[in-house]
Amino acid sequence: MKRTVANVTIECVEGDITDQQGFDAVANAANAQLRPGGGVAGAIHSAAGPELDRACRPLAPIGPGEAVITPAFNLPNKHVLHCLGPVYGRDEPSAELLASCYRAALELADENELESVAFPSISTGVFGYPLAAAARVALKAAAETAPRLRHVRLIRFVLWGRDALGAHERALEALSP
Ligand code: AR6
Repeated sequence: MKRTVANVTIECVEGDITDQQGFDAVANAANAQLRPGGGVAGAIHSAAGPELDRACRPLAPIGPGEAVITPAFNLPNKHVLHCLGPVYGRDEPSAELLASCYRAALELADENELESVAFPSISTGVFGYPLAAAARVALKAAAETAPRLRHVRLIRFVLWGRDALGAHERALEALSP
């Protein structure tokens, strides 16, 4: 499912964030220390190889709502945008911090003249953010940032499983026209 907002296509697909052929960048649901960890971060680091961990070290730590960029090494992309989402119930205000991750990552991609960015559903795994609420924040942040982007023309949300896909499709549909 896709929609176009200010010349930027926003789409939702079910899939694996480490398998986004042709995308200039993929986002990582990182930890503050930018170490491999589990979930998306574990999958991204194991697919990218140990050079990614070495590239991350001088950039850590980052705070909730922040994003940093590295090369993508063995992933089929040029860059990784490492985003630290809020831990639900601890990092407040959670919705603003979550929106800030997406905005910061998209702005970084744009500054680097990237055209396409794929995101996982940040904070909805280990960090415990409820899926439907996180999906609304994510899609709204993407749509609100879109008019300011000069290079990014495709934003893809890559969802792990039917429930995550459904929540994001409903949030995409609910965006005002
Ligand atoms: N592709 C796309 N989505 C995935 C994949 C994948 N390969 N694997 C899991 N998901 P999480 P967080 C979904 O826990 O909540 C790590 O240990 C998953 O179902 O990766 O931001 C880090 O080191 C969920 O919906 O990220 C941090 O410490 C979503 O991606 C911490 O977890 C995010 O799950 C970050 O927690």
